Amino acid sequence: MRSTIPAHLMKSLQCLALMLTLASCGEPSAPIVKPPPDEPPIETPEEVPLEVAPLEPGEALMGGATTVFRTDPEAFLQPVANITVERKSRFLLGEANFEVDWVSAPSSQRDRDGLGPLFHATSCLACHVGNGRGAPVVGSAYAPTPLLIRLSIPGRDAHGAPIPEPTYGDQFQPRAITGLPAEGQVEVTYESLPAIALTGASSVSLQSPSYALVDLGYGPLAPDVRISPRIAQPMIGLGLLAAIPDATLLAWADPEDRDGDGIRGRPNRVWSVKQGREVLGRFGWKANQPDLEHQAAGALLGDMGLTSPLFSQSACTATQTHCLAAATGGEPEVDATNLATLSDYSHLIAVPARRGAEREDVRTGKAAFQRAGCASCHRPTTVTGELPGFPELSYQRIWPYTDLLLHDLGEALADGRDDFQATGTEWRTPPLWGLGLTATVNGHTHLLHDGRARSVLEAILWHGGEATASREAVRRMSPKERAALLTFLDSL
Ligand code: HEC
Ligand code: HEC
Ligand SMILES: [Ca+2]
Ligand SMILES: [Ca+2]
Ligand SMILES: [Ca+2]
Repeated sequence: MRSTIPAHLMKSLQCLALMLTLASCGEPSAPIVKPPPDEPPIETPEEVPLEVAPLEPGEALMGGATTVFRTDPEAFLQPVANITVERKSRFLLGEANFEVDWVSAPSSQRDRDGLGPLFHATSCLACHVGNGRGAPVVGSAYAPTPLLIRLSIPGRDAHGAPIPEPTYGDQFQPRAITGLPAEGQVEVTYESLPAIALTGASSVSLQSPSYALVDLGYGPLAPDVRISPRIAQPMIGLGLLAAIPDATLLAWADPEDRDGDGIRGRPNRVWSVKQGREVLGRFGWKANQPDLEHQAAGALLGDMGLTSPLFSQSACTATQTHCLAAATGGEPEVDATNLATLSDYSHLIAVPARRGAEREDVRTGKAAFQRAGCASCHRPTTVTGELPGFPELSYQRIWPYTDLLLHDLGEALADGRDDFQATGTEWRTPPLWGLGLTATVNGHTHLLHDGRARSVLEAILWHGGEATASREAVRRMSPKERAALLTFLDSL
């Protein structure tokens, strides 16, 4: 019986994950090893009675008083339940800005023009479909809209930010307005990895993606370019995450692993343009954004080519001269009011309640979640502090299943690209609320930062680094306990 994924298999996982046609795998040249035969199944241990965790007060109301009761495809499109009529009109204004398609300038729609010249999508909703998670590649070599590629070269600027690739900038835009070449396309190919054995004679074969940037419109990329593919994240409960006090995150952090449980966790520290200082990072797959206004302004610029009061310079690089010369839709293209409504909207999207939290099989899975150490990173519950301007979100007991901290999840998941203080192997623990509604809202069950996992079980099996012990615990669970764990996760 083996207790871990063999080292040479991890090595090939790691190379596959990093492999690009632009830059070869950065590891010292690995000896060519014949892939091992699929692992033999692990024998089923004797049945032991499983622990059933008690239901905690408020556990099913994941967003506290903001929680909505929806289980349909529009479950992620609702305003927080405790919103006032007056505030709801702000939510609706923001929703309109989130959903509207922008057009290129000049246009008769003066308040909707300025798209591009280089862009990725024409609306926020195009990527954040149903406010849920982006769909992965299906039956096409080219990446779908919700997958974006961050670019940089090694090093950090004066504010600790990644250094943009000199020609293509910090993001790869696959579309452009008429008359201008796009930056190129993203080709994704998947390779099936040798099966991983689980207790009970079953096994799972993960699919490992490789990314190539092709049809380049502006010449070659820098030879030392780093790329980070990222899929659009769900939009629910973000204001509640914004309302968790910094002090809570700092109390959860354990960068030196002083308590010796193998879990480190540290906050990212990023530059706030608005405040002109370094603050804790919270949003994005690497906690690379300080707050929701920054995230919205960053998306307007990087994803749609729209300037705003926060980012007033176009996203064209110095060498993209036609891009720089193109017409703009105003200075800035999105005014302070519209940016504010987008930020308010992003704060006020509700989290749906859990389904079946009280059921015995779900509570058996809850105990398994705790036993496997998942809760050390996916922290079940906390209380929000005061978030100025958002009385709805302040002082709520919430159940987000995240610590918002960065963790090393191992080489197989690494993008090899630093993002402020996050290293190439670190990712922010994603919240798990709403997980069980992914299929209903988005029609797929793909997970992780680039959507590579096809199911929750695959997502767990990709965990490495600090989460290796958790992954191994799940591999070795009895089929009954593992099924209960998955049932619990589906109830979130
Ligand atoms: C091209 C697809 C795309 C478009 C268009 C887009 N997003 Fe995103 N969004 C993403 C991706 C990918 C991420 C993760 C980014 C990262 O990790 O750096 C993200 C992350 C976010 C987050 C952070 C979520 C979290 O859990 O931390 C928010 C908020 C957000 N987007 C809001 C918006 C808004 C507002 C707009 C429109 C102005 C928008 N997005 C347009 C793809 C998109
Ligand atoms: C060391 C911290 C850590 C531990 C322990 C851990 N996770 Fe995670 N988890 C993460 C991080 C970080 C990611 C994001 C990785 C990525 O996207 O590449 C993640 C991703 C996930 C996802 C996908 C979420 C999404 O939005 O795509 C699921 C599901 C998940 N974890 C469940 C679990 C379960 C179940 C356990 C216990 C068996 C567990 N995790 C243990 C840190 C952890
Ligand atoms: Ca523009
Ligand atoms: Ca670019
Ligand atoms: Ca620790």
